[in-house]
Order: sequence, then C-alpha cells, then structure tokens
Amino acid sequence: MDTTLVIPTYNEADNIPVLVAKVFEAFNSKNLNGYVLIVDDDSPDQTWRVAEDLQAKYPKLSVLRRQDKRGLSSAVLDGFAMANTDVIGVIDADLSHPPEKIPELVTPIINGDADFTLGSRYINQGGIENWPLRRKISSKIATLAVLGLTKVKDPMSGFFFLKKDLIKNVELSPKGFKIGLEILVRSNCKKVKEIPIVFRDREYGESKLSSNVILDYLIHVSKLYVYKILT
Ligand SMILES: Nc1nc2c(ncn2[C@@H]2O[C@H](COP(=O)(O)OP(=O)(O)OP(=O)(O)O)[C@@H](O)[C@H]2O)c(=O)[nH]1
Ligand SMILES: [Mg+2]
Repeated sequence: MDTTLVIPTYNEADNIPVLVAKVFEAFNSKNLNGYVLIVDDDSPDQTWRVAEDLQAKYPKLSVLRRQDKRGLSSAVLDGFAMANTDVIGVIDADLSHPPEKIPELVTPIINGDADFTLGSRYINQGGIENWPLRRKISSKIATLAVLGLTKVKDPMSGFFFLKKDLIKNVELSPKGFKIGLEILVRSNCKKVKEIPIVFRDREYGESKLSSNVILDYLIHVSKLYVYKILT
C-alpha cells in the first residue's frame, strides 16, 4: 500500500524545504512508498514556487497551486481527491508535527490494524512544547466540547492518516478548519489508533488562523452534534 501525504500551505516558503526533506527521510527509513502533495493557495511568499523547485530533487513530490480557492480544510480535501494511493494523510507545514512519526502512523493502516491514525498530544508520552498557557487552556476546552462526538483523546489533531476508502461515500464539509474531526465523526470510524506526538509551536512564519476561529469552531461542532443526533 502506498501513501500520499498532503501538506496544505499558505506562506510557508521557509518551512517547506526542511519539512519535505524530513518527510522523505521518514518514508525511506522504513521503506515506505510515499508521495507528497503540497496544496498551496497561491501564497504571496510564493511557497508554490519553492515547492515546484524542489520537484527536481524529489520525483515523488507534486504541487497543486490553487488560484481560485482559500481554506485549510478545502485544501486538504482537494489534496485527498487528487491522491491515488490507498493511504492518505496530512501534516502541518510549519514543523509543529514531528515528521519522524510518519512511519508509526502509516504502518497500522497498511497492516490492517487501523483505518485512521493520528498524532495525539493528549495521551501518555504526548505533549505540547512552548505553547502559552492561554493556548493550552483553549485547546483543552475545544477538546472537551467534542466529548459527545468521539472517544478520541485528541480529535483536533491536524496530523493524521486514513485509508482512502474510509471516506469514499462520505459527504464532508470543508467549512470548519478541523477536517480530521469532520472525517472521524462523519465516517463513524471505529478503528482509530492514537500515536503520541510532541507538538511544537511554529518556528518560522505566522499563524493563518483569524479571530473568527472560535465562532467557526462552535458552528462546526454544533453541526456535527446535529448530524450525530440525526443518524
Ligand atoms: N492551502 C492552505 N493552507 C493553509 C491555509 N490556512 C492555513 N494553512 C496551512 O495549514 C497548516 C496549519 O495552519 P497554521 O497557521 O499553522 O495553524 P495553527 O497551527 O493552528 O496556528 P500556529 O500555532 O500559529 O501555527 C499550515 O501548514 C498552514 O500553512 C489556507 O487557507 N490554505
Ligand atoms: Mg501551526
């Protein structure tokens, strides 16, 4: 089984060369056949160009430059739709998620032990480095808000892999920015495995999340509760 890792980017030109090198190193370390697909929303810092230049060095790297769309979840879903491997996944571009953990997340899916795996901050040996207390608290509250939706300990994780078949007939909305949560709830996946990761705050570049995130999040979660009640 081959894997496609989607990397959504918006102004990540400084991060992308470092990340891509680490991702292929991780795939190769365990002899996994992995592809990388960068989905860039026409970043003003020309992340798409930096990514395209890397293609000479990495033949398994593709770049999708979207000039008519914006948004993290829709970028991920467009990437998933383009991927033609059995396993698909996502990682943030800002080196917050440890790429060396990729084999640990991909292998249970290849072996049939899981349909969905995620890098989890909230299980034993997982954690968060250098986040201010304010952010830790809001992340915890956001996680508590979805207790009725899923048993997963870190359903807000943006670092996850799944069997592509899991979402074959599932209608997913790109509106919220927690696309992993959207997939977990709407696919009703039971074979989930959490792998501990230590999440690190970004080193380069700025956060893209606007001040509307809390409201957007509450709307997204409410919709998922309605969905859950109706099904
Ligand atoms: N294609 C695309 N990617 C996006 C968009 N918004 C964010 N991203 C990417 O999605 C990932 C997560 O975004 P971040 O800005 O790191 O969000 P965050 O981790 O909650 O915020 P920070 O803590 O500041 O890093 C990064 O790889 C971003 O480049 C978007 O509109 N389009
Ligand atoms: Mg980030």
